[in-house]
Amino acid sequence: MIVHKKLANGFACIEIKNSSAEATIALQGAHIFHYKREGEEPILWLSEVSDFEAGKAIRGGIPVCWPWFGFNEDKTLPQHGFARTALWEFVCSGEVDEKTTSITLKLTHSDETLKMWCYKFELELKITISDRLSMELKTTNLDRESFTITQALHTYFAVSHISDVTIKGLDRKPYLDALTWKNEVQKGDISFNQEVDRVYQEVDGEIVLIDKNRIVHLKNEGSSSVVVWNPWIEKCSRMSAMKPTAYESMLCIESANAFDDFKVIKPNESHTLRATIY
Ligand code: TA6
Repeated sequence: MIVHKKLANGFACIEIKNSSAEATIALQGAHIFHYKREGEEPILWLSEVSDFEAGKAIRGGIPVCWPWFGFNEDKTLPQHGFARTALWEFVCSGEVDEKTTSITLKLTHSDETLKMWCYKFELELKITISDRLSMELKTTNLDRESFTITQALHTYFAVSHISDVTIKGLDRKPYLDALTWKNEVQKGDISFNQEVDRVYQEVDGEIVLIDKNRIVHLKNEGSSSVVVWNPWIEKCSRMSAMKPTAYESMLCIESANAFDDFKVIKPNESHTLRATIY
């Protein structure tokens, strides 16, 4: 089942349901903000106080950070790029079989994007919903010049309690600590008792999120950086569209091309970032 819907304020969403899972995607940002396997609790976290409004990023789900991750040198430009607040175009959807549905959305350059980033592009997100959630974010350079991107599928995972989770798969990986801007090396698995904002590098294997009652896997391709973020108490109370206690029930593990893992894309060439959650 694929249903195109509009909220009372005109905010457009697509609801998908098949025999293995369900998902909801906003046309703004190609933003998946709900994904749940049949008979299980939602895998994605969504803020109870998120905006669903033109021009404001949804807090939770999977924001698409593109064509830059984090701050731009030009501080008048939005953090994490403009793709997450731009209105994407529906391209196609299909029921592959009773357990699998796919949908493709795209964003192309416009007068508005060219003012913020002076390149012509096509950005396509193909989402496949089954007992796995797969995303393929393909950037194509339609310009006459090469361009450089950084990006992330900034996934917010729902967790039982932040103190009860462990992340495996990043032991001995170098990381940039975005709180101190120091380069460090991970020792052992990751657990949380303070604010964490790190860009792990040289990541090639599977990442495993171990929670009290479930284990979630994440595998990326076309990417060697992974961002791990939890705002903890103080920052959470200052974050927009988050309740002060929200940090307890969420955790971001982001499939990225960030910092040194930037991608240079030549005219008529493409780069695809793939992420699968299972
Ligand atoms: O990916 C981590 C991060 O860059 C953090 O520094 C944090 O502030 C977060 O993303 C959320 O950013 P946002 O622009 O959505 O408020």
